[in-house]
Amino acid sequence: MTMNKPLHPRILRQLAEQEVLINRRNLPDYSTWDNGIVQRWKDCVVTAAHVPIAWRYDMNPQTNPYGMERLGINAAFNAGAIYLDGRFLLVIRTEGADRKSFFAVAESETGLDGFRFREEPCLIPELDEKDAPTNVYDMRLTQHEDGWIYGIFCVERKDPNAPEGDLSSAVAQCGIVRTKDLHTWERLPDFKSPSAQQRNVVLHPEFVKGQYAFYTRPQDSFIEAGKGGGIGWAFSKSMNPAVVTSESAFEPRQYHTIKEMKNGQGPAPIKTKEGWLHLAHGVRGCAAGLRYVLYMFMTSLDDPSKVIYTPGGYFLAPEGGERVGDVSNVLFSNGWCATPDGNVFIYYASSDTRLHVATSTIDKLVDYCKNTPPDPLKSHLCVKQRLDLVRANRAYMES
Ligand code: M1P
Repeated sequence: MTMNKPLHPRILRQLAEQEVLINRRNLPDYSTWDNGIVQRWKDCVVTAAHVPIAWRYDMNPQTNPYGMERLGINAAFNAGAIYLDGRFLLVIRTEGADRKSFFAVAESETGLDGFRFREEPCLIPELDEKDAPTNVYDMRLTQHEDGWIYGIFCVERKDPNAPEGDLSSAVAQCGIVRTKDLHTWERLPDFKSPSAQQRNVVLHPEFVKGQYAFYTRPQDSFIEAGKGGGIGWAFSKSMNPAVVTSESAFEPRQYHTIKEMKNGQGPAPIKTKEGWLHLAHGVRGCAAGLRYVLYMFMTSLDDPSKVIYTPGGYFLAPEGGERVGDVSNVLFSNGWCATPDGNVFIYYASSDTRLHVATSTIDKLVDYCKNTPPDPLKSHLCVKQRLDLVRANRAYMES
């Protein structure tokens, strides 16, 4: 954009402040919680303040003499992620002040800072403009072995069966696009499954038994899992259209755990020598509402739906300022990048408001999954588990 036009002082200030924000170098955060599994970083990687000024303000003083924001941005959070040609690309759930989300790509060289939005948001083609969903969000990117990068996202519409006056009930289903460059998007038919509601659908990066394989989240209603829930596994012969006829929950939710109310696959799993590494969110209910935390598990290379390691509990939960936002007490992740040198960048959003990064390595995360004992599901057994640790430490220290 050329910058030699007269601008309102507020817009000039916003442009300058945004450059400072984008050019700020991020630093590891040693000040708070540190479990050695992942490293938190001090600054958010993307916030509403990173969204280009030209997407928010009419910059022409003739038509905007007061320099007012015309199209506000409420939040920038849950992002799909991909490491492409040596750069970190995020497809960010960008939410307007009008509560509608849309997708926008931001890029960085470091993956830790310097994320800059491309010049325009993504205009995802609609299948039928008249039946376009009210809202779209949470894209998962999968670089599939068929050569395409797929974007799988949630499409949400008002529930046509909602009782009169109920303007909250919604139906969530799953939309699909594919691209080679995150510039041009080809829309494919929406995902078809037997489930009344579908969120957190993720495409597995490889063919399984010659078919496309999906992680799903069959659910009875918009918010609650009902009789459904758990992370499901389903196959389709094709992506155009993607049709699954059955889903089997292989990573179920469970009473009195971090995934008691519901859970969902995060991004597509990362292939390691010892199995597929998975990142997911687990949700429990409490007096304050729902609490979303992040957890991991691994599945077999031979069968990506066979769980082989399930470290107990979460590895990342809302901390400090992360706890507060539009939907408080939430960590959610639908994007991570593994770089060729074995580093892992986990992009997680806090409280449906802003996006952070936590870093680790494949080696550390595999060690975490293999050597962290599973949740024994009862207090009595948890004490025994902890006693094993205490006694092993005593034996080590006294040897
Ligand atoms: O508000 C928390 C999250 O709620 C939904 O996730 P889930 O379907 O697992 O409940 C999604 O709307 C997600 O975007 C949001 O962050």
